[in-house]
Amino acid sequence: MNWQQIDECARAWLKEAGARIRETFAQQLTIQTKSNRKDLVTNVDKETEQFFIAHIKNKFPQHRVLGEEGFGDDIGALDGTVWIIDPIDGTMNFIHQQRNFAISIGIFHNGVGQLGYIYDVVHDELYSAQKGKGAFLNDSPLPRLQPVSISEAIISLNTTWVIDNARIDPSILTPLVKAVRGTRSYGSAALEMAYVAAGRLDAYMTMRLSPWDFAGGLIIVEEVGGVVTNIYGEPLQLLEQNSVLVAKPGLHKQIVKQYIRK
Ligand code: 2AM
Ligand code: CA
Ligand code: CA
Ligand code: CA
Repeated sequence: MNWQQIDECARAWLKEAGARIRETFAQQLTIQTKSNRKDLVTNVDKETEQFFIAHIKNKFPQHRVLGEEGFGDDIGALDGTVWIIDPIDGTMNFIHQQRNFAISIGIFHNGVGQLGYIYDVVHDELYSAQKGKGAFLNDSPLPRLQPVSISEAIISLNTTWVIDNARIDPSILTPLVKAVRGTRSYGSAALEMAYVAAGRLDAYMTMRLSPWDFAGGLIIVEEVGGVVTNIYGEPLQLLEQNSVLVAKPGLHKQIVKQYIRK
Protein backbone atom coordinates (compact mmCIF):
# COMPACT_ATOMS: atom_id res chain seq x y z
CA MET A 1 0.00 0.00 0.00
CA ASN A 2 1.41 3.39 -1.00
CA TRP A 3 0.59 5.43 2.11
CA GLN A 4 2.63 8.37 0.84
CA GLN A 5 0.37 8.72 -2.20
CA ILE A 6 -2.79 8.31 -0.13
CA ASP A 7 -1.51 10.93 2.34
CA GLU A 8 -0.78 13.42 -0.42
CA CYS A 9 -4.25 12.98 -1.90
CA ALA A 10 -5.97 13.26 1.48
CA ARG A 11 -4.13 16.51 2.27
CA ALA A 12 -4.93 18.06 -1.11
CA TRP A 13 -8.61 17.11 -0.82
CA LEU A 14 -8.82 18.42 2.76
CA LYS A 15 -7.42 21.79 1.71
CA GLU A 16 -9.80 22.03 -1.24
CA ALA A 17 -12.81 20.96 0.86
CA GLY A 18 -11.83 23.49 3.53
CA ALA A 19 -11.61 26.30 0.99
CA ARG A 20 -15.07 25.35 -0.32
CA ILE A 21 -16.47 25.38 3.23
CA ARG A 22 -14.98 28.84 3.90
CA GLU A 23 -16.67 30.10 0.71
CA THR A 24 -20.07 28.98 2.03
CA PHE A 25 -19.82 31.42 4.96
CA ALA A 26 -21.18 34.13 2.68
CA GLN A 27 -24.04 31.91 1.45
CA GLN A 28 -27.42 30.86 2.80
CA LEU A 29 -27.28 27.40 4.44
CA THR A 30 -29.96 24.75 4.08
CA ILE A 31 -30.38 23.36 7.60
CA GLN A 32 -32.29 20.16 8.42
CA THR A 33 -32.81 18.24 11.66
CA LYS A 34 -32.05 14.51 11.87
CA SER A 35 -33.06 12.49 14.97
CA ASN A 36 -34.09 15.50 17.10
CA ARG A 37 -34.04 19.33 17.18
CA LYS A 38 -30.39 19.40 18.34
CA ASP A 39 -29.18 16.94 15.68
CA LEU A 40 -28.45 19.13 12.65
CA VAL A 41 -27.18 18.71 9.13
CA THR A 42 -26.61 21.26 6.37
CA ASN A 43 -26.13 21.13 2.63
CA VAL A 44 -22.44 21.78 3.31
CA ASP A 45 -22.07 18.62 5.46
CA LYS A 46 -23.60 16.60 2.62
CA GLU A 47 -21.68 18.30 -0.20
CA THR A 48 -18.37 17.91 1.66
CA GLU A 49 -18.92 14.18 2.23
CA GLN A 50 -19.86 13.74 -1.45
CA PHE A 51 -16.75 15.70 -2.48
CA PHE A 52 -14.46 13.25 -0.65
CA ILE A 53 -16.32 10.16 -1.84
CA ALA A 54 -16.16 11.28 -5.49
CA HIS A 55 -12.38 11.84 -5.23
CA ILE A 56 -11.71 8.60 -3.32
CA LYS A 57 -13.77 6.42 -5.67
CA ASN A 58 -12.09 8.00 -8.68
CA LYS A 59 -8.50 7.68 -7.42
CA PHE A 60 -8.74 4.56 -5.22
CA PRO A 61 -11.68 2.49 -6.55
CA GLN A 62 -11.03 -0.40 -4.14
CA HIS A 63 -11.17 1.78 -1.03
CA ARG A 64 -14.44 1.93 0.89
CA VAL A 65 -15.90 4.90 2.75
CA LEU A 66 -17.91 5.16 5.97
CA GLY A 67 -19.33 8.68 6.18
CA GLU A 68 -21.67 10.21 8.75
CA GLU A 69 -24.14 11.51 6.19
CA GLY A 70 -24.57 8.10 4.54
CA PHE A 71 -23.25 8.69 1.01
CA GLY A 72 -20.52 6.08 1.42
CA ASP A 73 -20.63 2.31 1.60
CA ASP A 74 -22.43 -0.05 3.97
CA ILE A 75 -19.51 -1.06 6.16
CA GLY A 76 -20.00 -4.22 8.22
CA ALA A 77 -16.31 -5.03 8.72
CA LEU A 78 -13.01 -3.20 8.40
CA ASP A 79 -11.29 -5.44 5.85
CA GLY A 80 -9.30 -3.68 3.14
CA THR A 81 -8.82 0.09 3.19
CA VAL A 82 -11.65 2.09 4.73
CA TRP A 83 -11.89 5.88 5.04
CA ILE A 84 -14.02 6.92 8.02
CA ILE A 85 -15.15 10.49 7.37
CA ASP A 86 -16.98 13.16 9.32
CA PRO A 87 -17.35 15.97 6.77
CA ILE A 88 -18.16 18.55 9.45
CA ASP A 89 -17.63 17.63 13.09
CA GLY A 90 -19.35 20.30 15.16
CA THR A 91 -22.20 21.11 12.80
CA MET A 92 -24.01 23.14 15.44
CA ASN A 93 -20.89 25.31 15.84
CA PHE A 94 -20.55 25.57 12.05
CA ILE A 95 -24.11 26.89 11.82
CA HIS A 96 -24.12 29.17 14.89
CA GLN A 97 -20.49 30.27 15.15
CA GLN A 98 -18.75 29.63 11.82
CA ARG A 99 -15.83 28.27 13.88
CA ASN A 100 -15.08 25.41 16.31
CA PHE A 101 -15.71 22.69 13.73
CA ALA A 102 -13.42 20.41 11.73
CA ILE A 103 -13.24 17.85 8.96
CA SER A 104 -12.21 14.49 10.45
CA ILE A 105 -10.80 11.51 8.54
CA GLY A 106 -9.33 8.21 9.73
CA ILE A 107 -7.98 5.74 7.19
CA PHE A 108 -7.83 2.12 8.35
CA HIS A 109 -6.31 -0.94 6.68
CA ASN A 110 -7.66 -4.29 7.85
CA GLY A 111 -8.84 -2.54 11.03
CA VAL A 112 -5.51 -0.84 11.83
CA GLY A 113 -5.44 2.97 11.82
CA GLN A 114 -2.85 4.19 9.29
CA LEU A 115 -3.57 7.88 8.60
CA GLY A 116 -5.51 10.40 10.67
CA TYR A 117 -6.55 13.99 9.90
CA ILE A 118 -8.44 16.70 11.74
CA TYR A 119 -8.68 19.92 9.75
CA ASP A 120 -9.66 23.11 11.59
CA VAL A 121 -10.89 24.83 8.47
CA VAL A 122 -11.26 28.35 9.89
CA HIS A 123 -7.76 28.50 11.34
CA ASP A 124 -6.20 26.50 8.48
CA GLU A 125 -4.75 24.13 11.11
CA LEU A 126 -4.30 20.55 9.92
CA TYR A 127 -3.60 17.97 12.62
CA SER A 128 -2.32 14.75 11.05
CA ALA A 129 -0.61 11.49 11.83
CA GLN A 130 0.73 8.45 10.08
CA LYS A 131 1.06 5.24 12.06
CA GLY A 132 4.56 4.99 13.53
CA LYS A 133 5.65 8.39 12.20
CA GLY A 134 4.31 10.76 14.84
CA ALA A 135 1.72 13.51 14.66
CA PHE A 136 1.90 17.02 13.25
CA LEU A 137 0.13 20.35 13.45
CA ASN A 138 0.60 21.68 9.93
CA ASP A 139 4.35 21.09 9.36
CA SER A 140 5.37 21.08 13.05
CA PRO A 141 5.80 17.77 14.88
CA LEU A 142 3.66 17.47 18.02
CA PRO A 143 5.74 16.51 21.08
CA ARG A 144 4.92 13.33 22.99
CA LEU A 145 2.48 13.97 25.84
CA GLN A 146 3.98 14.40 29.30
CA PRO A 147 2.38 13.30 32.60
CA VAL A 148 0.18 15.76 34.49
CA SER A 149 -1.40 15.56 37.93
CA ILE A 150 -5.18 15.58 38.16
CA SER A 151 -5.12 18.82 40.17
CA GLU A 152 -3.36 20.57 37.27
CA ALA A 153 -5.42 18.99 34.50
CA ILE A 154 -7.90 20.72 32.19
CA ILE A 155 -10.49 18.26 30.93
CA SER A 156 -13.11 18.69 28.27
CA LEU A 157 -16.60 17.49 29.19
CA ASN A 158 -20.07 18.49 28.00
CA THR A 159 -22.45 19.68 30.74
CA THR A 160 -24.99 17.14 29.41
CA TRP A 161 -23.15 14.45 31.36
CA VAL A 162 -23.19 16.23 34.72
CA ILE A 163 -26.99 16.65 34.76
CA ASP A 164 -29.61 13.89 34.56
CA ASN A 165 -28.99 11.90 31.39
CA ALA A 166 -29.54 8.40 30.00
CA ARG A 167 -25.90 7.32 29.87
CA ILE A 168 -24.13 7.96 33.19
CA ASP A 169 -25.09 8.72 36.78
CA PRO A 170 -23.96 12.36 37.05
CA SER A 171 -22.82 11.83 40.66
CA ILE A 172 -19.96 9.70 39.28
CA LEU A 173 -18.50 12.71 37.54
CA THR A 174 -18.89 15.24 40.38
CA PRO A 175 -15.65 14.25 42.21
CA LEU A 176 -13.73 14.37 38.92
CA VAL A 177 -15.01 17.85 38.08
CA LYS A 178 -14.04 18.97 41.60
CA ALA A 179 -10.56 17.42 41.38
CA VAL A 180 -9.39 18.93 38.10
CA ARG A 181 -8.06 22.45 37.59
CA GLY A 182 -10.70 23.30 35.00
CA THR A 183 -13.31 21.97 32.57
CA ARG A 184 -14.04 23.06 29.01
CA SER A 185 -16.48 22.13 26.26
CA TYR A 186 -15.87 22.96 22.61
CA GLY A 187 -18.69 21.04 20.89
CA SER A 188 -16.51 19.21 18.37
CA ALA A 189 -15.26 15.79 19.43
CA ALA A 190 -12.62 15.83 16.71
CA LEU A 191 -11.21 19.20 17.76
CA GLU A 192 -11.26 18.14 21.41
CA MET A 193 -9.19 15.09 20.51
CA ALA A 194 -6.83 17.28 18.47
CA TYR A 195 -6.48 19.59 21.47
CA VAL A 196 -5.49 16.64 23.68
CA ALA A 197 -2.91 15.64 21.05
CA ALA A 198 -1.58 19.21 20.99
CA GLY A 199 -1.43 19.44 24.82
CA ARG A 200 -4.09 22.16 25.07
CA LEU A 201 -6.37 19.80 26.95
CA ASP A 202 -5.19 17.01 29.25
CA ALA A 203 -8.26 14.82 28.73
CA TYR A 204 -11.58 14.65 26.88
CA MET A 205 -14.48 12.53 28.04
CA THR A 206 -17.87 11.89 26.48
CA MET A 207 -20.55 9.25 26.82
CA ARG A 208 -21.45 8.63 23.19
CA LEU A 209 -19.52 9.04 19.96
CA SER A 210 -19.91 7.43 16.56
CA PRO A 211 -16.95 6.02 14.60
CA TRP A 212 -16.62 9.13 12.38
CA ASP A 213 -16.37 11.35 15.48
CA PHE A 214 -13.26 9.60 16.84
CA ALA A 215 -11.61 7.78 13.89
CA GLY A 216 -9.17 10.53 12.90
CA GLY A 217 -8.47 11.61 16.46
CA LEU A 218 -7.71 8.08 17.63
CA ILE A 219 -4.81 7.77 15.20
CA ILE A 220 -3.45 11.25 15.97
CA VAL A 221 -3.69 10.98 19.78
CA GLU A 222 -2.06 7.53 19.89
CA GLU A 223 0.89 8.82 17.84
CA VAL A 224 1.78 11.30 20.61
CA GLY A 225 1.44 8.70 23.37
CA GLY A 226 -2.10 9.56 24.46
CA VAL A 227 -4.58 6.84 25.42
CA VAL A 228 -7.98 6.42 23.75
CA THR A 229 -10.51 3.94 25.21
CA ASN A 230 -14.09 3.92 26.42
CA ILE A 231 -14.63 5.43 29.88
CA TYR A 232 -14.00 2.01 31.49
CA GLY A 233 -10.57 1.73 29.91
CA GLU A 234 -11.69 -0.82 27.30
CA PRO A 235 -10.71 -0.65 23.60
CA LEU A 236 -13.08 1.27 21.32
CA GLN A 237 -15.28 -0.74 18.96
CA LEU A 238 -14.41 0.92 15.67
CA LEU A 239 -17.77 0.40 13.96
CA GLU A 240 -20.03 1.10 16.95
CA GLN A 241 -21.03 3.95 19.23
CA ASN A 242 -18.77 4.16 22.30
CA SER A 243 -18.22 6.25 25.37
CA VAL A 244 -14.78 7.81 24.90
CA LEU A 245 -11.97 8.82 27.27
CA VAL A 246 -8.94 10.45 25.67
CA ALA A 247 -6.11 11.45 27.99
CA LYS A 248 -2.44 11.70 28.75
CA PRO A 249 -1.21 8.23 29.81
CA GLY A 250 -0.95 8.52 33.63
CA LEU A 251 -4.02 10.71 33.85
CA HIS A 252 -6.03 8.23 31.79
CA LYS A 253 -5.26 5.41 34.22
CA GLN A 254 -6.05 7.58 37.23
CA ILE A 255 -9.42 8.71 35.86
CA VAL A 256 -10.49 5.13 35.04
CA LYS A 257 -9.27 3.69 38.37
CA GLN A 258 -10.23 6.41 40.83
CA TYR A 259 -13.22 8.16 39.31
CA ILE A 260 -15.22 5.89 36.99
CA ARG A 261 -17.39 3.06 38.28
CA LYS A 262 -19.95 1.00 36.38
P1 2AM B 1 -21.44 16.32 14.72
O1 2AM B 1 -21.37 17.78 14.83
O2 2AM B 1 -20.66 15.76 13.57
O3 2AM B 1 -22.83 15.79 14.73
C1 2AM B 1 -20.94 17.67 20.04
O4 2AM B 1 -20.83 17.61 21.43
C2 2AM B 1 -20.12 16.55 19.46
O5 2AM B 1 -20.86 15.32 19.51
C3 2AM B 1 -19.81 16.73 18.01
O6 2AM B 1 -18.60 16.09 17.75
C4 2AM B 1 -20.98 16.08 17.30
O7 2AM B 1 -20.69 15.68 15.99
C5 2AM B 1 -21.20 14.90 18.20
N1 2AM B 1 -22.60 14.48 18.22
C6 2AM B 1 -23.66 15.26 18.04
N2 2AM B 1 -24.81 14.55 18.15
C7 2AM B 1 -24.44 13.30 18.40
C8 2AM B 1 -25.15 12.10 18.61
N3 2AM B 1 -26.49 12.06 18.60
N4 2AM B 1 -24.45 10.98 18.84
C9 2AM B 1 -23.10 11.02 18.86
N5 2AM B 1 -22.37 12.13 18.67
C10 2AM B 1 -23.02 13.25 18.45
CA1 CA C 1 -24.10 15.07 13.00
CA1 CA D 1 -19.22 14.26 14.47
CA1 CA E 1 -20.71 15.59 11.33
